[in-house]
Amino acid sequence: MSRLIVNRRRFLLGSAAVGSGLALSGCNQFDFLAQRGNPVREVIEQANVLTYSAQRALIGDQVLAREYGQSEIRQGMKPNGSTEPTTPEYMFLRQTNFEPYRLTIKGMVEREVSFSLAELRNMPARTQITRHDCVEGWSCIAKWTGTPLGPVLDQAGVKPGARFAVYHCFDNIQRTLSGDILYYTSSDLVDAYHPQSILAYGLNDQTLPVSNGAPIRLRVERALGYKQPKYLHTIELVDDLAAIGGGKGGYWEDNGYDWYGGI
Ligand SMILES: Nc1nc2c(c(=O)[nH]1)N[C@H]1C(S)=C(S)[C@@H](COP(=O)(O)O)O[C@H]1N2
Ligand SMILES: [Mo]
Repeated sequence: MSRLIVNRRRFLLGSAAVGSGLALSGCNQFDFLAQRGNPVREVIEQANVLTYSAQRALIGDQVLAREYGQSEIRQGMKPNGSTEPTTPEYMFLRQTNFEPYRLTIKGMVEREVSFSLAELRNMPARTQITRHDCVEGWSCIAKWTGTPLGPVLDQAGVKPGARFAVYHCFDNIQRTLSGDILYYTSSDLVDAYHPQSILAYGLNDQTLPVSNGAPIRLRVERALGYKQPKYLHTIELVDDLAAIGGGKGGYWEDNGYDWYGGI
């Protein structure tokens, strides 16, 4: 998040300076531009209303995570966190071989859409061998197959003000006196549209097993393990994370883990 804002600020300040014929160098030379009443400050304040595609053009931060060779696949994929969700919705889907499953895209979109597994499998596929790092101190290298998330979001039409994608999962990660807490996490739109962010349904050339998130789990390759939601059922586009769950953008984030969770 802060990374996104800083980059956008730099770009806007830079282009404003060029446009007005200024020839200053060094960041602090621009401080006056950020003072109240200065038109540049207004441009900066309006940065939040930039369309999503404008944001991406500004950032250009699409560096790929390292991909490995087939012989480097290690240890299969150690299942961690929830490995066998017991919510009635999930148990029903599991018993019916995930036939009735749908992935829903909702929130700040032009149209709410949902896709069956067959539809997702028929979309363009990407396979990548990547390393998964868990904060607990272990990592695996595994081969993931799925469809890139960006074009799926485009089918819903992400509204200009949307800033985050929230990933809602089927599993009850924690039971409390006031009910089950369902796993969720979130990313910014840069990570959602990153070319290696895929809705994965295959692991090491097999159908994704239940223990690793069947039928669909997202891979966000530049982020830590807890940012890779398993048992995904809904992606919600929002402009603010405060109203969701504990307000910090994810189950582990609500429990003190860093929101960005980058590697
Ligand atoms: N829905 C859901 N997603 C989740 C978790 C979880 O408990 N529930 N655990 C996270 C953590 S901490 C890790 S390390 C990885 C583990 O993925 P794996 O089981 O495929 O190894 O999933 C992440 N995604
Ligand atoms: Mo993890």
